[in-house]
Amino acid sequence: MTIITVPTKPVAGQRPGTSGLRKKVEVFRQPGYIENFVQSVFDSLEGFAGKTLVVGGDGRYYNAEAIQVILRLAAANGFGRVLVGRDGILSTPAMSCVIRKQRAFGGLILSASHNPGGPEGDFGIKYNISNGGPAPEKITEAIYRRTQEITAYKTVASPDIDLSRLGPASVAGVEVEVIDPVADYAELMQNLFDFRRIRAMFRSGAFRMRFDAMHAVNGPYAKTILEDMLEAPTGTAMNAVPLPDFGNGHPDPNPVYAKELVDIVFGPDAPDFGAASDGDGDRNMIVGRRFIVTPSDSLAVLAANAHLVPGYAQGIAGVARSMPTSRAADRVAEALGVACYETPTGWKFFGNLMDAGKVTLCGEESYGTGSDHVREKDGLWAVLFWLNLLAVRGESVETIVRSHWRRFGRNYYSRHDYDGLESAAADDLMEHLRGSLAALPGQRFGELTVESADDFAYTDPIDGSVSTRQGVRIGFAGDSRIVFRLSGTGTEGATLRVYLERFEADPARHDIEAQTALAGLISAADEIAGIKARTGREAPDVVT
Ligand code: VG1
Ligand code: CO
Repeated sequence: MTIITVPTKPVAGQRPGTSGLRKKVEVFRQPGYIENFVQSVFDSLEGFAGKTLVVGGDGRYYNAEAIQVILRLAAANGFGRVLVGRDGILSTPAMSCVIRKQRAFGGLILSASHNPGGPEGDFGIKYNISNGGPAPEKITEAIYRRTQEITAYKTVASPDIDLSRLGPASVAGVEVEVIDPVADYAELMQNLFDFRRIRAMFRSGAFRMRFDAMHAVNGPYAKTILEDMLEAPTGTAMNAVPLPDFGNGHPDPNPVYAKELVDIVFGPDAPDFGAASDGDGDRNMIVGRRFIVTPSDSLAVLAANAHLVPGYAQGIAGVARSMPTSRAADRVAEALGVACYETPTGWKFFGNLMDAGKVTLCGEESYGTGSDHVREKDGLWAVLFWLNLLAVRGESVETIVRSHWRRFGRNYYSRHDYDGLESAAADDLMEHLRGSLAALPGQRFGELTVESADDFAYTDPIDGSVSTRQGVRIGFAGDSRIVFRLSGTGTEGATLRVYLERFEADPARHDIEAQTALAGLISAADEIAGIKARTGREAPDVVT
């Protein structure tokens, strides 16, 4: 093999955020941009000579081109074998599954996840380590440092391979295998859930569901698993062909962007169950007939019912949730007598806890749920978990959630996003908040009295690494809370996220519309942070 060493210069701004490096497609298309970043990833790793790398993405615009570039870099840098999903497709959870099952050294995921795609949209790259999970901060920071000092990248002169043909291929003599992106993942799902029982539920004809793949990566997974293996009627999976621009949609499964599905479950002749997943298939939204389940509640319900599902029948070791996620799961963990961990936002913080056997289930308020079956959040897994529960309990989604609230109380919850803010204004707002923390305890805002105020810092209980400035949290008497943080996945200006949570024990008060139940917190958030004054915005752009 003739390795070509191409001189290059550092490109500014290649710092991975909450989940990988995300930029506009036009940024990624600059000559050498991908090469610089991927070479920096390889330069930050050790001991991969002759080992296996997995490559795949969510099928968005530029996916295939990026993969061909990466295959040449992987060959030149000494990987022994590369597995790549057919047509360049691998969902994020399937990537995690394949890395683990095939004992690969690591993987590169081409995705900007829930961000829009297409020539004017976003692109992204994320590196996953050998446990199948996202690289921890220690590695992502090393990659970033490397991008600032890189002088050359290594590649080979070798033609593009045919990504549509399953089986062996070669890049400059290095073995490349085009794999079925669904097979390993589907087998894992079959081992966790009671497929016979779910199949019987579909066969009965008395249960109907719709799964919205949002024209993103989970389409083929849903078709195979729901329609072929579980015999749900054809058409159960909608928008099931991955498109480079996600059909011009925003592949973020929440009631705002998955409106098509929400309209179906609130419409005439609504199915019993609905679900959607995001660009790269790791997020999930769960809805019942005329009933929306918040992701925080979903995590709590899964934890409380895990013993009903074969893969978790032995019980769960513990639960972890990201800091802004509601504390509904904490109450379940307490009842089960297992630990509940609070981590910074981003799935990379769950990996150590799962590897150490401390937690089985993890979740985030941002429509992410998963378990130690892989090291990523997993959209279709959550859907199958719910299907398994519905089949065992024979009750509606609404009945299951309402009885959960009666037993554990209800954590009213909402997230308000202010998108595309001027970065300086958003930074000012956060700095001002941080500066006011010491004076907040004891202050009253309407009916609410501040009990605690801090900037969340996390010490990983396994490796002792410390992550600071992970979000401002303000606790109020009576178990209410507001969290403020800036997004680390956006590509335009800054996004302010305001997370609102209020606990209500009394079942007689479990029927209030969420924004009404949270009204006191919503105005307190504005008073404390000066959102309107500092951003010039009258209202959030997205309320979930
Ligand atoms: C958001 C969510 C976070 C999630 C991350 C990646 O990050 O809040 O919970 O882990 O997206 O999800 P941020 O920094 O924008 O708040 V995915 O499905 O886009 O990889
Ligand atoms: Co995602």
